[in-house]
Amino acid sequence: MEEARKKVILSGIKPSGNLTLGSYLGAIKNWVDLADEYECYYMLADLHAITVRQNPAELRKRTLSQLAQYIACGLDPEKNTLFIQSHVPAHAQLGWVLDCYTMFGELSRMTQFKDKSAKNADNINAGLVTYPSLRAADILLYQADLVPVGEDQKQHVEITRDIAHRFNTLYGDVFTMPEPFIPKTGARIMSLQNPENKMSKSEEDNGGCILMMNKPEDIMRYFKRAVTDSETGRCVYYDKEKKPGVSNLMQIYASCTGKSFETIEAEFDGLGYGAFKTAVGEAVVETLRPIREKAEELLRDKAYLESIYRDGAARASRTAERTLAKVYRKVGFVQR
Ligand code: ATP
Ligand code: LTN
Repeated sequence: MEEARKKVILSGIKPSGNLTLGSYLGAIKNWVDLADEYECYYMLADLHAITVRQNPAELRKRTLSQLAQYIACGLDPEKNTLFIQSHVPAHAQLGWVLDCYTMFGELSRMTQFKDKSAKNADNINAGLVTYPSLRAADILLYQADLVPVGEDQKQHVEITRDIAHRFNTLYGDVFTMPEPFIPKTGARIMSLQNPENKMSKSEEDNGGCILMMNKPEDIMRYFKRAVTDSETGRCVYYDKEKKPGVSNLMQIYASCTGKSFETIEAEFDGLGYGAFKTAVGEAVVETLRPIREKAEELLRDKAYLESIYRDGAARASRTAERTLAKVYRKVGFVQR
């Protein structure tokens, strides 16, 4: 009997900066458990990274380091297809076709375009505008059912659905309609220095952001300096509005240890913020230590990493090319 088709998942992260504790707890950690139930594709979105100018040597190094970190986080390359986006030309090829089925008006309304063009006023290139069609191509090439993304990226899946719907209406059922997949434990990790803002790689220098590859002494230093509040009694309890700093630290501690907020409140009852911050720092150190050590070991074995991304690209291409061929046929290109 033929096995039922497993649902397909696709996601990715741009190698435009170093992976952070936020990208781990908010994204990658949740991906690890999906491998048995779903057919999973995770890419290193290097085509997307160059919408913002990159140093070529660093981009190359970070892409390999990110691959090593994906594996070190527990993404088994046997069970997941891990690949570098630029190794599968079908992304750029379908991206162009979908550009022609995406309206300028819908692109100009994307919040990420508005944010990024405000931050890069000297380089508002066409890629920054059209990248939602490339993102749609990323997803639609694999006929993905689910796209794990943070709350902030739901708009991208919506525009993908609009593009897919437009295409399917013209040509029949070519693309599977993807849904955003926001994990139940989809913790949004905030900056340690500005807990109103998301922890992001742009805050690498001020101690607001923990990188996956940070050394334990740096992690401890950043946590000891983390912003809390000046409430008398210095109580550890969860209240996102009134106590954003403490609540964020509780969220991080909960994600790293699996403890509930009630257990954490009881554990630190009567103890000051100092003891709490040290405990959170230690929990993060112990969560990241094996990942960093494993990633460092993998990075010393370039031949192994090469075998993984080559195999990943071959597997991803097989699926992607099937979809691309169908699209080319539907729009009326002559078969080669
Ligand atoms: P972009 O910069 O265009 O948002 P990216 O690929 O660089 O794209 P990141 O911001 O690095 O994306 O995020 C990668 C993934 O990790 C996304 O799914 C995002 O929702 C999640 N993520 C990143 N930072 C955090 C955070 N602080 N808390 C929770 N999830 C996060
Ligand atoms: N989050 C990133 C990476 C990305 C992505 C995707 C995520 C590129 N294509 C498709 C999920 C699905 C971004 O927005 N550039």
